[in-house]
Amino acid sequence: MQTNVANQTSNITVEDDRTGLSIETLKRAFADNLFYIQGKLSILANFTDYYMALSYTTRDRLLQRWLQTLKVYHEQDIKTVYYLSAEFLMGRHLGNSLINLDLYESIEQAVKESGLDLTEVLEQEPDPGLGNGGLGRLAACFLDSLATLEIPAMGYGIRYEFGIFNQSIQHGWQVEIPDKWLKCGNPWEVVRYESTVQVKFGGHTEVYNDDRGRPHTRWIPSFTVEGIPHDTPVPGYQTNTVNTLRLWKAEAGEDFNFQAFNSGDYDGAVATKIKSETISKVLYPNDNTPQGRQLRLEQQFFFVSCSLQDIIRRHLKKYGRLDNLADHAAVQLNDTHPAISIAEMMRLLVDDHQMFWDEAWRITQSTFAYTNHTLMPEALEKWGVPLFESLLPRHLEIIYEINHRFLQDVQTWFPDDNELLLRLSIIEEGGGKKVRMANLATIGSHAVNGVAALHTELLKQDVLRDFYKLWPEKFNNKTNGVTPRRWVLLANPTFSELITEKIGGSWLKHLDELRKLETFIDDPEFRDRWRQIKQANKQKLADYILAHNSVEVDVNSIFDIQVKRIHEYKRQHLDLLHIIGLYLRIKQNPNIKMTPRTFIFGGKAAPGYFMAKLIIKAINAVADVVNRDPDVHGRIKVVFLANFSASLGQLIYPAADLSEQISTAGKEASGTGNMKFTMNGALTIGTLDGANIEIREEVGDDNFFLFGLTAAEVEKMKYEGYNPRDYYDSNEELRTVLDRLAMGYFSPGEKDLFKPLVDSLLHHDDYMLLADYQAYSDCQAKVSDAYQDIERWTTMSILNVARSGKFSSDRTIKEYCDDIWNVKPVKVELEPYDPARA
Ligand code: OAK
Repeated sequence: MQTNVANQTSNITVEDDRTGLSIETLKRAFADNLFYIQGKLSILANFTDYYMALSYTTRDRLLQRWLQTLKVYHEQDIKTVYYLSAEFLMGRHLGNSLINLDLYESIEQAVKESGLDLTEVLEQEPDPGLGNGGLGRLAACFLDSLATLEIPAMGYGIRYEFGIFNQSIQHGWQVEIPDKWLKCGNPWEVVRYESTVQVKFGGHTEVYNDDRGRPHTRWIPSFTVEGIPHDTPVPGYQTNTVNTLRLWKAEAGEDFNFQAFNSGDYDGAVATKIKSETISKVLYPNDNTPQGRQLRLEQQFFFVSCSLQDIIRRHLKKYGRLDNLADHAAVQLNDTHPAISIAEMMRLLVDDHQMFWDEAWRITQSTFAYTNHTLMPEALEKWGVPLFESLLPRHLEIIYEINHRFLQDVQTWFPDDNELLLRLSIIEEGGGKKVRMANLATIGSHAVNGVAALHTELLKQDVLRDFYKLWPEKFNNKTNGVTPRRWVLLANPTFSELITEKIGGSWLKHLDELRKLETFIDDPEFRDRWRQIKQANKQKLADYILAHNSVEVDVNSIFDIQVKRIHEYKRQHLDLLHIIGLYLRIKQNPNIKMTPRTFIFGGKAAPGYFMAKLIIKAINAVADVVNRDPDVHGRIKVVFLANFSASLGQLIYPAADLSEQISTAGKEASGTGNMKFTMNGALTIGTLDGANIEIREEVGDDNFFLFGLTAAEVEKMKYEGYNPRDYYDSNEELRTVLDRLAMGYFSPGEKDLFKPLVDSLLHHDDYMLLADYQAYSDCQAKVSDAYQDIERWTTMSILNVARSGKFSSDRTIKEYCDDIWNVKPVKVELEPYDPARA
């Protein structure tokens, strides 16, 4: 940006080093930041220094837009979306900021002229892993879309000091290593000490009379923690809007330190400090399974209380009243992790702001909406009443009051149905009372949604069916999406270039425009380039595999990939049974013809999830045998990539030929990896589960490899008595595969290592692998045939991409805006930056 420095006499126009976009200015700013921010001479600088200097150079260019966005939001009468999530898996910031600011090429050039390679600098950034998987990454895609669509929005969460653990593989087993992502500092955050809030815990409640003799309740806590906001800018793609992700860090309350220090109790002061800071110390590494630990509830309440106080404070400052809160704030609960919000909002309104219950309840219900992200019954969060009572005594009272009023209503609507009351109650009776967070979230929200069509249907018919009967109008579907900016443009630049060359660049904001690619489907030059790009992406991944796993893979083989959290319902072990089946076929008939395949896995297991860890070990054990066996002649290779993350995903999705989406039907709420693969030209082998169903609907039955039981069939079989043993007895290949695994064929010296896995399949098989094995294996044979016909495969790949427009998170966010939040875009116009005036 050109700035006219107000120098009347000389009239010199200079470009500001913090805003200028010319190559020369960027180079100067980079060098300047290296010297003044990193404190390094360029001859002594390392790659971390370069990364830091470049990040500050980029952040400077974000700040003008960010502050202008805040100004516009402050001045105008707007409604804001608040996305409350215990997880935000943002992925690396630098590359994404460059893309969204349209700065990528200039910076690449500036860095090159400074003697460096941009991709190498980008690789220095620690991947901020403040999430486990799908739910956390969805939150990040949503923030990108909200900013791109110019919606006033703010993400609220926890600034974990340690994110998701780093996974290393040792002797085939997962080993967890702490993720010290803040070790070298974080150039993307701005600490806002002035907006610190106090969060209470424990203690008791008491009733008192106000000046006019009216009774109120107050909460006398046993300790208080401070929440310090750490703000990260979230730029939209090619807009001036830069929204904020506000993450809370827990610190000891001032007066605790003060009191303890004053009385000479240094140990006590330190203990308090440690206890407080523990709250935001580490992300719980569980995906789709809750951990009923006190610290987890403390984390949830901590970030919820900080965020709601922050929202109310800002609202009061602007409007001076709270009765219109729901006109200006829409708060989305990302699963039940922030569901304590319902009680905290009631407490803030009724106790702290002395509002009448009924009005507070109206405001709460119209402000909140709840998204459910899992159907797994064991994943529904419940907290023991005694824990609740000791940590949040006032909230328990409020929950009892909400429940009492709600159940009274139910009784008038459905008299004498005691069973119904028991099912709807927020409190689960028997075997130790528990607070059901999904019931609290559903009752306290005006909208409840699932994340794919099937998932929403199953919520209505199953998990939340009684609530659906009460309030059918509350329920709606919002099929997930992913941002094409990170998952196509940033991850797959050459592919994006080809698309833009053919159909122009507006597909990145209007993903439906990818349909236009269908007009080039018969163009041989286009098809050739399509294949060449895939091949080059496969080569990049092959290089990575060689460097990290010391395995050489054939880039002409099918890259058959399953990357996601390791979970029995996702059935990585079904993939593995098929691989063992192929291997045994080779052993039995060494000359057998087979389309060469490279099976690639990646994903973390929850540290306490024994079976998931055993699956990782089994994949690596099979890899060891298969990859070393000369009889295989490179027809199949198996690779487990350690430490799957957003940034590794950016390397993997563009290199895939085949995307494995093979969960038991009815178990995967949506899936979002399936969408990333599709957009990058992979074909899917999948079940009728989650968003797979909608992907197949979009791309066409002929362009999707479908297999397996439907959700209804799964339920029916279970109801009628499923016996996995029948499949073992009647299917020779399957029997041999399981026997080999159970007998120690892949675990020499540890004969029984995989027995628990096989036993679980033979005796329970909760996820119906054996029932689906043959269908899966047959479908894989069709995949192999299809890949032989390279022209057919290319056509299918092009059609998958061309028809993937629905799965942009922009589409999802527009639906949330229209159907749930009732919010409108707000344009941010840039004012010329004038340092003299700022
Ligand atoms: C994590 C913790 C508790 C409950 C759900 C999750 C979770 O990650 N669920 C996943 O959410 C994704 C985003 O909606 C979906 O795509 C996945 O299917 C679902 O497993």
